[in-house]
Amino acid sequence: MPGLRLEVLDEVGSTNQVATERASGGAEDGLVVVAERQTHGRGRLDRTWEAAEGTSLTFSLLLRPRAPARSWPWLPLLTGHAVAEALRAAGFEAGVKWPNDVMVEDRKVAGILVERIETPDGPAAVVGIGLNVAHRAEELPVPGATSLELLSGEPVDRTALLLALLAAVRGAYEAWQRGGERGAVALAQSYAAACVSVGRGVRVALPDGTELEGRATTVDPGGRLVVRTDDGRLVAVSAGDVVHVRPRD
Ligand code: BT5
Repeated sequence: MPGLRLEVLDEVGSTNQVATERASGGAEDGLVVVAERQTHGRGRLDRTWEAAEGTSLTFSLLLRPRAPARSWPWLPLLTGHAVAEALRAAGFEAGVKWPNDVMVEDRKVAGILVERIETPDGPAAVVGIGLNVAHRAEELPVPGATSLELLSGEPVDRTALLLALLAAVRGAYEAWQRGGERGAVALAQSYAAACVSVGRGVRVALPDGTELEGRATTVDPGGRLVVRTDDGRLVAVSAGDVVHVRPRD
């Protein structure tokens, strides 16, 4: 695939960790680290990502965006949006739960961890994606999860899927890089239309232990979720500032 180079490994701690090491050693934009097994798969905020051997796609894409740092918060959102789109093209009714959980039938099928890192060649982003492909029901790590094969009842070709996901994410990334401020508005509209959180009652947990309750109304051009709280305020929350968002209805 143009602009991408794949490094396929058997076992790693975390593909995000390996991609970070490669980036520190000078690896270029477009490196993809794929692993069959992760011993320390990472989620956001020190949570973990579990993927039993042979069940999943776990990989990380190294990006060196030219876009200004203020628009980088779009990276996790556009990745989730692109993954959901690729899954829809493969026949699954996928959507994104803000900011970037990929859901089918209200269950999480993929998670995304984007980390901004400093390297000798400047700041970079490591985009980690974990997708549940072949789990049987008893192999699911948490109750709210699902896998593509559980949904479809048919075997899924992981290699073809990996390439489809990479093409979708790469395409969305390049469109975002080219798009500038106007592109951000178009992306926000497209994202909001595909986001399963918009229009729903939500409970947003904040790091200080408090919660916001209300209805998610849209996603603004900064990628923030806009919530009309039950007491009538409009509050925009950034992905980096929330612990989690749970549906209320
Ligand atoms: C995420 O975090 O969803 C980001 C997951 C990113 C994983 C990829 S795999 C390749 C790359 N290398 C890494 O080390 N990481 C990335 P978060 O939103 O914090 O969700 C984590 C939570 O999801 C956990 O606390 C569990 O509740 C749940 N969870 C863990 N494993 C899961 C799975 N396989 N399917 C669905 N939910 C899972």
